[in-house]
Amino acid sequence: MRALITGVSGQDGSYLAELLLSKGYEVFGIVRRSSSETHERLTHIRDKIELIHADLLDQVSLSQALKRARPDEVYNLAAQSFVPTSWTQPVLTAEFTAVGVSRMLEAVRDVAPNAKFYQASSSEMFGKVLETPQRENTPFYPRSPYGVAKVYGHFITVNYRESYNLFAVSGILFNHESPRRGFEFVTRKITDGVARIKLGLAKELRLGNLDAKRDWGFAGDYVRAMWMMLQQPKPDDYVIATGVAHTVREFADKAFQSVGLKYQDFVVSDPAFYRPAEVDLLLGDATKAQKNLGWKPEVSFDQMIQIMVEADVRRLQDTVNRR
Ligand code: G4F
Repeated sequence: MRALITGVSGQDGSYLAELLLSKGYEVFGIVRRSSSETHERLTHIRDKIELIHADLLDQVSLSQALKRARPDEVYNLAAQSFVPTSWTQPVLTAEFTAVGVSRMLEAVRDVAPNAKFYQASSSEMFGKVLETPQRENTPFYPRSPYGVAKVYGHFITVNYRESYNLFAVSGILFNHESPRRGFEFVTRKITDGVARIKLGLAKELRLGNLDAKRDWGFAGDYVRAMWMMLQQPKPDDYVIATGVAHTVREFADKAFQSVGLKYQDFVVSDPAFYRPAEVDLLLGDATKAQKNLGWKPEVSFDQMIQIMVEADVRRLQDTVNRR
């Protein structure tokens, strides 16, 4: 089996590449050319996958990538994925996160119409939620240019399935985290901050809205669900979530506690990190995925925090020791 992953250098892309390699796939990944190509998350598997230069903004490059990879499965994980940036760069976000999906689907339809297609949809589509918990048929009410772009990506995937009979699925994934999460997202910002404070490298941690609630799972569990969706006899859409929500405050509380500190002594709520429109609560119901895919999360909320804090302490300790 051959798979092509867009966004392979990101958190999910790297976990998915590992999973597919372990299943004996030939893995191809799309990366954008840059003058400083590091792909840190891929270092350990760099010689086992083939990277192809292409861009979601460049239709021809996507077709060329598909011709090179000749994939049985295509995972579209690439996007402008940081919600706050979508207010400062709304048009670029739409180009990558919305129209980029159309470009990818057009390339698949043209070059590899028998390939199965996975679209990385997001719980941000539920936004100002119209029901709780959120399921596959809960109406969307996105609250950011990013959320709006993801709604486009979701429906264009459904539309290509219905218009052209493509095996195209949309995975509506709730927040999922790991030691490979980018530092700008709140969970990693917290675990990195906790490690810095513990090692005496920082004195405080400035966050935004501590009362926002999210349904946080472990990224490694979530990429397994992506693969499972493409092994089904029929294409369909699935919510992937743990079914438990916590506040940012609770996340910070547990993370600081795990190194014997109190978050109240270090966390400052700074209006600079508040959003123009907030998503107050996301809580998913993954019953359909549990029933049809046999999927369930394996890493708990507490375990995930522990893993992330330990990894950040280790990483920063190594840096300090090398000085
Ligand atoms: O970690 P976040 O930036 O993730 P967010 O906005 O929920 O989006 C993530 O999950 C989505 C799935 O639902 C993905 F589609 C998306 O690509 C991304 O991976 O923020 C989580 C919450 C927000 O309510 C935010 O207001 O944390 C709150 N928060 C509080 N202080 C903060 C901070 N968020 C960030 N990034 N930084 C803060 O200092």
